[in-house]
Amino acid sequence: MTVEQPTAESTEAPARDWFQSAVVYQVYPRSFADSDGDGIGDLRGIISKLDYLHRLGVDVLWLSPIYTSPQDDNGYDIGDYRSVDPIFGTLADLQELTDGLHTRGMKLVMDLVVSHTSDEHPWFVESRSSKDNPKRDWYWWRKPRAGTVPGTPGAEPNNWGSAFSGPAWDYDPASGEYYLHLFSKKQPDLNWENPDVRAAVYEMMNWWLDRGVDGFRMDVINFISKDTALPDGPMADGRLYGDGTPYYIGGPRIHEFLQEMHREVFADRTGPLLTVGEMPGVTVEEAVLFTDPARAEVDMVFQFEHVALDQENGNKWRPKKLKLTELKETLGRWQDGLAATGWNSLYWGNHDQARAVSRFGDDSPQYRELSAKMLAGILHLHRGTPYVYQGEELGMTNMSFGAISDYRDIEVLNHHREATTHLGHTDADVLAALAPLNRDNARTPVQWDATRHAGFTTGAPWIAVNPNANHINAAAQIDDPGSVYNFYRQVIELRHTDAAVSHGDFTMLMPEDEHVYAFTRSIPGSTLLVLGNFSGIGQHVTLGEAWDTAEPVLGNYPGNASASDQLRPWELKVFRRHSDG
Ligand code: TEU
Repeated sequence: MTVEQPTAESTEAPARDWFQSAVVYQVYPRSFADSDGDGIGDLRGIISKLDYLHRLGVDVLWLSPIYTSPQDDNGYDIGDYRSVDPIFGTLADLQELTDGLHTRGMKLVMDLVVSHTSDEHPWFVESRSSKDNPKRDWYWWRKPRAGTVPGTPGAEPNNWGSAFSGPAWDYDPASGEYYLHLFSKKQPDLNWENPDVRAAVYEMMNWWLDRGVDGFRMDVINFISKDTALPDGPMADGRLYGDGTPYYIGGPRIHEFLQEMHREVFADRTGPLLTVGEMPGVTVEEAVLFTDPARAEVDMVFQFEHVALDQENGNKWRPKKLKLTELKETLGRWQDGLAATGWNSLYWGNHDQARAVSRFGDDSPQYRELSAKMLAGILHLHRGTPYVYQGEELGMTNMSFGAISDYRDIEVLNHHREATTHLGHTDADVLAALAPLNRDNARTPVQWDATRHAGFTTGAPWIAVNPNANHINAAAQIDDPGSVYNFYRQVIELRHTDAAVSHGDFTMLMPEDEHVYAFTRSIPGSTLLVLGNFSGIGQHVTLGEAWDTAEPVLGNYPGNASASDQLRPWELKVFRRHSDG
């Protein structure tokens, strides 16, 4: 295949906000590092690894929830927003972590979960206490469907299903009404139509910013505006409940709410802040509106199109083979869509997604390291802010869980129960369907060394450590210049030093090729060519004479990337060409 030559009309690298040459590292605290031997990661464990993160070169730490919580959804069910749960430590520990990051020139972004609270949050306890409680309207309470017997199947106010199986409504016999929960029944949805709810959230956000945090990752923030009629959603095959997403994703007031949040929380702040909105179902057209700086909503969004390509109809329990051409079409469309206005976030994984090297690469002994590095180069050299999920920099893989008792995730456990009791599936069938994309794949403890429990804890880990920690671990990689860890250091350094990476124009090449991912990044005078082989088969690529004198910049095979027209299995090659404009 021939690599088309990019046109030369690149624009001046525009002055952009600080986060456009930054890299974010996500810590899922429960699985990162345990300092007190209770088998659960904690803040002091993170503090002990700050030099590891600083050496990696990341600029921002996104910290998944550490607030007081019943831990029904591992902290995404918050019982007190202005607190640290004792399993993770204290507010003083969090301040020490914040200060430790700042003294290293790094920043802290907190996870903001305000589309719902825990059912044990005082707000909900009050709201639930009686129909005339002043906080009753802080949540979504509705009467049973007319003509039904309250508390029986079908009596829910509408047919929406929960993301964690079952209906999205739970019956409260004391009041004879139902409350809405798009996730677990211990995660009641806040009613953002109520201005008192919004004011309380903004006050809490300001409290955190006043303590020195540098921004927020906003959990399902495009769910906060809903169609207040709460109509039934369409039924889909194999589903027991209706799909409510058309009525709760990106509702009519979403931009109003985010602009109000910006005015009340961020507008008068001077320090460099970062806001990223997690937005399941968001389109690139909507993302232009959400991330247009002139609209003052959020800096960037997490979109989900590329992590739905390996599922039948977006059903993660019906996995299918990913097509590279579809991945390139999706990511290329997002690059083009946000080229002029707004900004992309870039990620392969997080605490909700399977491990990148197992999902998008090849985690076999022969190709795990090569494909992990290739994936890093491809992602980090796109235009946008890259996110590294804990352990991704080590090439950590999915976990092989045995029985359902090995799992911890509520999403998995609820699905297994529903599928085996209501859908007639066998235990073995459900376990097979769960394996590739379950969230616990990414939640096994970070593998620090080859000692017991991978150096994660001196106690009994809350979830099993991956046995491959005996050879996949930080201790084995830190000082190995050829390790995945040190390859991540190189690509992160490129973003810090090469304006073509942080600001250059993106041009997809070879869009129809089923094995090679190829693109250029250009600024006046300099163009990078990035080539990645997403297969275990050698590929032929004709670079064209314009690249004959190009300088090799990066490669994942020993020795520099050759200028040959071959891409070896899972090979990444990056070249730089200096042009006069
Ligand atoms: O996840 C929201 C989200 O992306 C879900 O649609 C996702 O698909 C979910 O994990 C089911 O697969 C956020 C958090 O990242 C996730 O950990 C929480 O469980 C969820 O919101 C509720 O707070």
